Amino acid sequence: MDKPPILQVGPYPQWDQEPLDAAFQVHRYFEAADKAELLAEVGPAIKAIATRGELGANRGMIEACPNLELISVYGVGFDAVDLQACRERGIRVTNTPDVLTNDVADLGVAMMLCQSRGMLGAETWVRDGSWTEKGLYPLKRRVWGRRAGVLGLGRIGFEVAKRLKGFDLQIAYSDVEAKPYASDMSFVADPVELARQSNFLFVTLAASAATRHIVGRQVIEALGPEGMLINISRASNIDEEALLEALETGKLGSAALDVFEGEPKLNPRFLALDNVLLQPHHASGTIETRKAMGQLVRDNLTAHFAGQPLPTPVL
Ligand code: 8YV
Repeated sequence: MDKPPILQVGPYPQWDQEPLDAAFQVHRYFEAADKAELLAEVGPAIKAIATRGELGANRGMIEACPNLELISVYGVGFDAVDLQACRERGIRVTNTPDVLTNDVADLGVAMMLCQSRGMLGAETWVRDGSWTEKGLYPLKRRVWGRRAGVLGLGRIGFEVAKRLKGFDLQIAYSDVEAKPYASDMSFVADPVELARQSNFLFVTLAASAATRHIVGRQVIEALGPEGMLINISRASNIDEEALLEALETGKLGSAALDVFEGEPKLNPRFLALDNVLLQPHHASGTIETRKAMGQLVRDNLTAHFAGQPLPTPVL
C-alpha cells in the first residue's frame, strides 16, 4: 500500500523523523524555499498535517489542502491551529497531552526558584571574579512559606501546585470554576484578586480567544512591585506591552517567561531588563518527554489511517 502523504510543518528530532519518513510520504513545508509553490503542488494530495504546538496550521495552509483529514500537533497547546477552519470541513485535530505535564511544571517551578534566588546573577558573580573582588552576593528573596497563585488549574497548573506544596507555599488558584480535586487550595474567582494575594503568579492556562490578555495591566499591577509573574503557557495570555511597561517602571517586581509574542524574535525591550528571566520555549524540552510527544504524534496519524479511534483527539 502507498504511504499516506502528509505535510510536516516544522522540524522534529532525528528519532522522530526516521519513523515518520518510514511510515508516511512526508512533504517538508519548513524546507521549501517557496512555500506557496509547495502547497500548490502537493496540497491536493495531503491527507494529514504534522505540526508543532507553536507553529500550528493557519487557514491558508488548511485551504491549500482540500483533502485534509487530520492535523496532529506535537504539543499540548493547539491554539495556533485554525479550529474554525477545521470545524467547517470536519478535519480532526490531535495534541500530545499528559506526557509533557510534569516537565512543564518542573520548569515553571525551577524558573521561580532561579529568579527569586538570583541564580543567574550569582553564577556570573562567581565566574567574573566578583565574589573575590566584591565579596558576598547581594541577598535575594525567599521562596518557601510565601503565597503562590495558579491561574488555570488544569493538568499543568495542578502539577505546579503539587510541587509548590513541597516548598511550603500557600496556594490559591483561579479557573472558570472551583475544582473538586483542589479542596486543599483556595479558589479565587477573580484573577486580579488572585494576583493581589500572590507573591508568585503562575500562568498555566490553555490559550484561546477567551483567555487572550487575561493577564493585563490590572492583574500585573495587582501582583505589584514585590511580585513575580511566571508564564509557561502562551504569550497571548499576557498583555506583553503592559508587562514590559510594568517591568521597566518597577510596577511589577520581576518575571520568568518561557514564551513570547513573535518568538523566537522577542521584543528587544526584554533584553534590556535585568528583572526578567528569559527561556527559549523549552518547558517540555526533555529527551524523555519529546520522545513521548513524537510517538503520540505518530500514534494519532497511524490510528487515523488505520481507521481506528484517535488516541488524543481535541476535535
Ligand atoms: C511545543 C508547546 O510544542 O506543548 C506545547 O503546547 O508549546 C511545546 O511543547 C514545543 O516547543 C515543540 O515544538
